Amino acid sequence: MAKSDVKVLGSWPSQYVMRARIALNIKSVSYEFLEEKLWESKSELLLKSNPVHKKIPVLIHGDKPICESLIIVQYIDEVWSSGPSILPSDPHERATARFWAAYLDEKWFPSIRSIGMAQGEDARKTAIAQVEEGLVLLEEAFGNCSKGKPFFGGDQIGYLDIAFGCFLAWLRVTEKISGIKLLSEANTPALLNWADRFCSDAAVKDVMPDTEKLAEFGKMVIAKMRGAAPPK
Ligand SMILES: N[C@@H](CCC(=O)N[C@@H](CS)C(=O)NCC(=O)O)C(=O)O
Repeated sequence: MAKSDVKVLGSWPSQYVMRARIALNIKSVSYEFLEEKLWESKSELLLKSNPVHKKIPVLIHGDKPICESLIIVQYIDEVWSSGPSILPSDPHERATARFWAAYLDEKWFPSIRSIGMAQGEDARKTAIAQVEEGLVLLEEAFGNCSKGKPFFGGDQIGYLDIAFGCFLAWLRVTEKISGIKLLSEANTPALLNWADRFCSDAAVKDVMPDTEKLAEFGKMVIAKMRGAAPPK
């Protein structure tokens, strides 16, 4: 497939956009990356391609848009099925991976956001405790899913690695800005090692944002969110 037949509407700091890019890299699919400047205005192509949520990422395959990062990852796995598998082939393992991915999006990552947005020490401590509790659960899930192998997906990066790993840059930024350690040898040794392996994987390293650069962006986002909402 020619590069121009696959496009990703995205933005470099977006954890969700990273999911689509990692999945395409795993399948060795070339694509055109169209950078959206969400804080300025959304492109006509984005508004047309994702009229319901108006969010990135959007994968455009030929002339067909696919929205929502985890749906995009599953689509990529199904369309380029001759490449390495992303979702587990076993139905129970697949259901388990989807369960944890939903937990990450609906519960765990919102707590990370709350650390940055917290007004007051009590709110901050509550959010940190929620993130830490979640990491203990995820440490156990890693043991169960990986069965002693390097990734949630086994020998190579799979669906849950992508779903969780895309949050690592923001986790590191949160650690840096808040002066706390969320992944540690004492509490989450397996996840600590997994995080290093994930970030240095060939499919990931070029799309994982630099912590310093993302921290600067994060400070700007927090300031804007406390002031005004981004343009629709
Ligand atoms: N559930 C969506 C979330 C996507 C999302 O929140 N994208 C953000 C960028 S990280 C966005 O487009 N924000 C613009 C807006 O909220 O208007 C997914 O997984 O794709």
